[in-house]
Amino acid sequence: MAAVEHLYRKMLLIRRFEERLLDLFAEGKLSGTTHTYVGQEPIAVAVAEHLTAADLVFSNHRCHGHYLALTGDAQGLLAEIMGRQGGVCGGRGGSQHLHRGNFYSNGIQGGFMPIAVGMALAEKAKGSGAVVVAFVGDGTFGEGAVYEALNMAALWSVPLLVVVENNRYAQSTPSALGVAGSLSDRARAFGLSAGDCDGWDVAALVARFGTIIGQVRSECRAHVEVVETYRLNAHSKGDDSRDAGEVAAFRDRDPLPHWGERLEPARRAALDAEIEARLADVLAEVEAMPFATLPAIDLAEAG
Ligand SMILES: Cc1ncc(C[n+]2csc(CCOP(=O)(O)OP(=O)(O)O)c2C)c(N)n1
Ligand SMILES: [Mg+2]
Repeated sequence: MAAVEHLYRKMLLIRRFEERLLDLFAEGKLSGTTHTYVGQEPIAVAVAEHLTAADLVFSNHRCHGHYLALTGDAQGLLAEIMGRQGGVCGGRGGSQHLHRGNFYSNGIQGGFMPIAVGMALAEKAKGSGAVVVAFVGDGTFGEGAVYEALNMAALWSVPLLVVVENNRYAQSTPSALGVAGSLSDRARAFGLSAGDCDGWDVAALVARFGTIIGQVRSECRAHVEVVETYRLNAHSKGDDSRDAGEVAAFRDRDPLPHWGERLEPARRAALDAEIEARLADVLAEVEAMPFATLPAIDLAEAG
């Protein structure tokens, strides 16, 4: 039961955090954009179960869930997104550009893949035993840098796990219109080990990533795992052109309440209240923080 509760609490924190963000946008308290992780929570949480502080993580535009699963740092993240000095990057990185310890995110699709391979090569050279994890979306397999990176990852046999979150869309483009063949077969074409799995079965995901990350670490080689999933909200704030019936069908499969059914109702209600209260406290603290400032630029020196 402890593991059930632990995983539920982590998924719930991500879910409620993302929902609060959308509320804040609606209230006009946030600017820019944001890509929520609603529906995909089991993936980040399952991977995070098997990582240590020495492991490196590269994340993409849909990074909040990855960050929260790894750090639990809701305050640093919200402050960052709200442009406050107490943000994890001083409020200057915003929603998509986070850095804390060994966690890096970047909004350029696939842009970090060659960097992730290089970092994995560095860990191999150091003999650190650390692994590098790169989270990418299905649509990002349309970027050439991904294939250059997979090629080098295979040739150099580096401890890299690429987690492909196949949520069936790249913004508004269905995968069927943008992806030929199979994503995992593309990885196999480089001689990499690769697999496909279900992103709704939380327990199976935790077990599967335990095996995969153990192999990447002990055998020092790369693996590409394609996880079937579905984002339950719009691509970013409101741009959703998907079929309403399709979205409703996936809402019925929402992994969070299904996992919550494993808990006693009273315990589940207590956890829900705990996370609501925590996020209310976080929001109050963040709203009291000063906004980020830009460093003074000496125009004469800058030319
Ligand atoms: C190089 C580049 N091109 C375009 C964009 C704009 N963009 C942001 S997310 C996105 C779709 C990404 O789809 P996918 O990789 O499947 O990730 P998902 O959003 O589904 O999680 C696009 C086109 C970008 N961020 N970077
Ligand atoms: Mg996608």
